[in-house]
Amino acid sequence: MFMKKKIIAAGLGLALAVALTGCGGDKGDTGTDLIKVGFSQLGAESGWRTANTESVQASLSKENGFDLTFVDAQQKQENQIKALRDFIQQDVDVIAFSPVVETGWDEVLQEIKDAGIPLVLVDRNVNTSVVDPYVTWIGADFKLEGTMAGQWVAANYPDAKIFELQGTMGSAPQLDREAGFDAEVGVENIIGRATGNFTRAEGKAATEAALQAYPEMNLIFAHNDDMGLGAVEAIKAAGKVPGVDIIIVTVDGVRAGMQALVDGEFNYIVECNPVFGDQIAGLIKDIMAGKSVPKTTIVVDAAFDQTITQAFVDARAY
Ligand code: GYE
Repeated sequence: MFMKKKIIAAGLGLALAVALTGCGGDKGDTGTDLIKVGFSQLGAESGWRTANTESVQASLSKENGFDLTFVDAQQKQENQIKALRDFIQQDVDVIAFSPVVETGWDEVLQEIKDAGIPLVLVDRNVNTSVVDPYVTWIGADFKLEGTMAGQWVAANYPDAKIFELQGTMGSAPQLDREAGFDAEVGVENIIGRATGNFTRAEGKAATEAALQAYPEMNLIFAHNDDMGLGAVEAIKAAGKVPGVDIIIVTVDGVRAGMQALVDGEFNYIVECNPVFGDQIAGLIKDIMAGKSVPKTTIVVDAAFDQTITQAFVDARAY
């Protein structure tokens, strides 16, 4: 159970302020106090991120009892650290954030802890020396996603010459997907790697360079759909056929990626479901109600090959 030190310390002043204004804070439709949440999203780099942002904003709505301050960090850690410090200043009830990379958070995590504000980690995890820095973390098992992708490659293309298109270096999904995948296919089968920072444009540029550097490459494992779609553009521009001359395996399963799979340009996708705003809302309500919450909630993923149908893709939510 979290106690907000400042509120205890300022108890008398707060009571007075409430008496004077006749109001204990912003009220929702039901007349109850809204839960003030500061959410630091890491960016808008991918289809996954857009779907995740939409889900968070829909679930942490006023109608659902939340007063949400949502800040996009544009993939810059310093922007996230600033947003987190602003949330402490604003004395929000709960802070939630998706850390762009795993390390470099020690100071600000300690500040959040010292302020007594419960922290919900969303999507990506941190690597920190701060003891017990967050109340709960919700996200996918990135290592398992890499393992699933690697198992499919090992079973179907055991001799592939693999180029690995990495996500943002030092981010949890880059580190864990790579570790899971590499263990299955064997590092000796990976002929090159480069980061595409989880974006289509950088995925395209990295693939253009790889086509020059590794003419023998015949399989790309992209850590997300967007980079895989950038690879498709680069491969076509080089006069090769994506999905045939170069097999493409990705992670996420957003609409554009699934369409590429139906169209035969992608060969396999391990899903990473971004729609878990309702679960975040539930966790925050439980924390505010003083209930115990699980330390970890894993969002379950599936995997798809080219046997999926257009109707299946069209019926998906994102
Ligand atoms: O796979 C990628 C996004 O952290 C799971 O970030 C997320 C990853 C997702 O940019 O598309």
